[in-house]
Amino acid sequence: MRLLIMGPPGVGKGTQAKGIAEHYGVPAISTGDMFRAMKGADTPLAKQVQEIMNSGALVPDEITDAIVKDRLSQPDAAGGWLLDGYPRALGQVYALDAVLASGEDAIDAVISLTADEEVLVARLLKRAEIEGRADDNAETIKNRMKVYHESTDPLLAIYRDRGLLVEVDGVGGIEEVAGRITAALDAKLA
Ligand code: B4P
Repeated sequence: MRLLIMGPPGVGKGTQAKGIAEHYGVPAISTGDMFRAMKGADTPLAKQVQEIMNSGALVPDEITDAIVKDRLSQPDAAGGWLLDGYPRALGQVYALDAVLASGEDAIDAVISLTADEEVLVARLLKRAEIEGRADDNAETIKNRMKVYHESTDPLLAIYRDRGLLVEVDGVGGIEEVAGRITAALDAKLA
């Protein structure tokens, strides 16, 4: 099973990715988590990534594409994966296409989670109180939303045209949304 989960910041990608991945027995691969794992490393790349994330901008494609390509080549990803937060820019769509074209892999479905911006902002501000993530402040959230609308939202049309998109309402309890995703995927993949 090869899946993507897409949607605006705070819609529940990371939250839902773990459960879906477990359900299908594949690793959940989050570019956001991979970048956060660099935090504190005393290298120019780690510092660059940290600064970009704190501003709400996207990490450059050449860095992101390279870490995803490397991660997908690891043995635990051979039988499938769920990509959380990638692709997020047009160049990343084509980079992923190129990685998949070099093997026999293909994407089975693309989950698009949706929610109104006021719900998203409220969730991220709540997470700021609990986890203190550096990019969960009002100013950075505003920029993350702008970047999402400019760079990532247009990608959904590409996957819709390819017949892969599964749209799911992300508003509701975590279990409720998880149930909707599983039902929508079951219907799509039947
Ligand atoms: P991410 O880590 O992907 O951050 P995110 O978009 O906010 O999503 P996340 O998965 O963390 O949150 P979720 O919606 O699950 O990216 C962070 C940064 O990394 C980006 O801004 C960028 O700089 C960089 N980056 C990542 N990928 C990149 C790429 N491909 N290219 C370039 N740069 C990249 O949840 C948010 C909150 O809502 C949580 O607190 C959760 O508990 C809560 N929540 C979830 N579902 C809920 C529900 N149903 N009800 C109530 N609360 C809910």
